[in-house]
Amino acid sequence: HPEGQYLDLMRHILENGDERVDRTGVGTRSVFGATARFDLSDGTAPIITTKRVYWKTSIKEMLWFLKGGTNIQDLLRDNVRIWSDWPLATYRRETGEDIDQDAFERRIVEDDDFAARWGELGPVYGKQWRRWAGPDGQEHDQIAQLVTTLKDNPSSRRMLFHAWNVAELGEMALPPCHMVYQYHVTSDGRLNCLMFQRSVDVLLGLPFNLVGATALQMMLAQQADLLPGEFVWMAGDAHLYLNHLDQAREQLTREPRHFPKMRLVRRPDSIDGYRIDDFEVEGYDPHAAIKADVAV
Ligand code: UFP
Repeated sequence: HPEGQYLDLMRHILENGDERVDRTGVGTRSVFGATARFDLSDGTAPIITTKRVYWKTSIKEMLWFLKGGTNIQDLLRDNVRIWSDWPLATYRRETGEDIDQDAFERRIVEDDDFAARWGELGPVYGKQWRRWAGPDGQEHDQIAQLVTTLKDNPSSRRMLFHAWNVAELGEMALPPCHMVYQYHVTSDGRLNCLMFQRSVDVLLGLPFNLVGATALQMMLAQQADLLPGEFVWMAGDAHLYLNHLDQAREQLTREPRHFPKMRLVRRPDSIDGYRIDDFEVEGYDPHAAIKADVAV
């Protein structure tokens, strides 16, 4: 079962990971260099089944990146709360106010000035993907360029986009994790993707990252009149936080089930036209959700 790759990585980290202190202070077990391959050609999507994955949240986040979004207000209006921890921590630190997450999020949604001041994540993914600023001030839309090349020059070896904009790292709430995506078109019209992630929280982050990258690959394939091929995932520092070890052990007791199918029910005119309702997942029958805290 292809999910075995995920479970094997988890087991390998549990058993052999280097235990160390990390940026968050929580501590991790970590291995360096990991890879997995998923065949999407029959419509199968790598949505982990050994716990419930909230795949719509992940696709909503991907659509937000694609729109060029960098403020959590758009996400919160879409009921996505996964980026709130970082601005919330900044707000608490800078104001000394012990506001709870619900109240903070409500203010972001209701108050545009407050959102502009406290909801902005800096030049994260969306900015770099759609509006990478060159030294002359000109903005580069890496996604639009990629779609053009996929259509016009599919044998190119230069079909990639990158979020690791060195000059702007210091202004980002979190430097990019899934930082480069490269594409490859086979002679029979299949779109392959290789995504490199410098750092991955294997319990909480990875299931999400797999869904996001898969959704993007499906959208790009559709726009370029290709079929999805293989998704190759690679990571640098692959880790389990020390407060996730019990959850990982629990997950490893579970038998993976069939991966579901994911398909697009509509073909928008451009890569900018997708909505969450365009994605349909069929046959997803996961084990129960597993609760864990995200390290900020
Ligand atoms: N992380 C992920 N996937 C993501 C994302 C973050 O796993 O898409 F944005 C995790 C990896 C790491 C932390 O545990 O968030 C980022 O911390 P650092 O920048 O120190 O690597």
